[in-house]
Amino acid sequence: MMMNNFDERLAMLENEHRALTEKPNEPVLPGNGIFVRYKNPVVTAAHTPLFWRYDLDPATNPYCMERMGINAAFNSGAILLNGKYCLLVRVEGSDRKSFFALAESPNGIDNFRFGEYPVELPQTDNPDVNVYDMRLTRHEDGWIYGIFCSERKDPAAPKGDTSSATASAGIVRTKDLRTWIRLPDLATKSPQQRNVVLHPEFVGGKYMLYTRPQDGFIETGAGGGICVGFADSMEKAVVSEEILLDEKVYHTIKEVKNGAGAVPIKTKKGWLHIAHGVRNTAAGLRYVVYAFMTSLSDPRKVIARPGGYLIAPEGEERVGDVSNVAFINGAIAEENGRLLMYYASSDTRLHVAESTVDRLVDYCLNTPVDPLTSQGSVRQRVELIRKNLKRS
Ligand code: M1P
Repeated sequence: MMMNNFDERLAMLENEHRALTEKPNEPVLPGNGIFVRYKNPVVTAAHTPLFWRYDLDPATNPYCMERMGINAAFNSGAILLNGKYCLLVRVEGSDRKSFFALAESPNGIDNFRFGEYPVELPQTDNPDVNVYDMRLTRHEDGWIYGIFCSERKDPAAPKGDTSSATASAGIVRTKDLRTWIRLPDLATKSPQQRNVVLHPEFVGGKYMLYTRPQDGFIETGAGGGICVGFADSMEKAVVSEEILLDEKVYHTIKEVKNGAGAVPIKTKKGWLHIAHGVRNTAAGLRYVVYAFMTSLSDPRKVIARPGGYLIAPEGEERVGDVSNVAFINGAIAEENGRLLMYYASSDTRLHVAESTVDRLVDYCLNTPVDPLTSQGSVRQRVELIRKNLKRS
């Protein structure tokens, strides 16, 4: 039976919302020694404020009906600012439009609250149709940059084609995550770009960007993988050459494509990258999170490539709007070494996995590289088994 009393219905909705946003989170132990998952997603569509979704005036909404639904809250940029764990969440309305909204928590694992309003993103003179997946880089130039996918309808699409789109890297900057200045989109020679990330330090006096050239909106084609490029300025960012850094490879977790994820983390032993890799299956694309490291003295060189994935979708994470997806575009490394990886599952909700920077470095440096064949893989495992059995 539907409830008709406006006040009673609203009170019930408010209680549920409060219980959800205040619910303490707990680690799922023992984990795999590399990281621990937390039991509850940190942000979901249901975490968004009721006043974003309901008209709260009984005169205009007598049924206390949801007027503007939220479909999902997922791929989020992350940064620690003024002691708060801040997520720039990709929120998707029931009309399929994504937008950005800031959610803050006092501890990084629960109690994430959205601000009163979503971000009203300034536009360039070629307005976006859809925006998503912002990476937040605190750059040594003093600004916090947000780089995101700016999607537009493909102007070259034949008449009747209402699906073809183009992706480019939109750029904003801010000091406080509240006031955003829009800069021109990144210019590269590649026809399209997604998953672009700004490196936090100057390299050779230039801004260094991780790009992911792609021939089409979905297909990366000849692009090859994650690249690096250099720009003289972010106010009119132009990357004229994209140098391959981490390529996609046959019969690996990144056979079809890959993309930079969280902003690289500086460690004593190199830059730690947490990215995503994609392979095809009979059930469609499978997205997983993987890690690698680059050199401190030359961040264009990969120094560690642990084989396989770091995080794959598990349990309820496997199901959602785009099932079988684990995706990351934000992590927070604290000064004490604690590392929080905000990964989203199946384009639907956001989770946190906790580790330490030292553990992830150990993982990168000591996990065998992908041997690229079954025979090589068995050899690696036999070596491990022999070592262990010798001990008994
Ligand atoms: O649907 C899975 C992911 O697909 C895209 O990633 P990629 O560009 O590597 O294919 C992104 O649109 C991402 O938002 C999404 O989670």
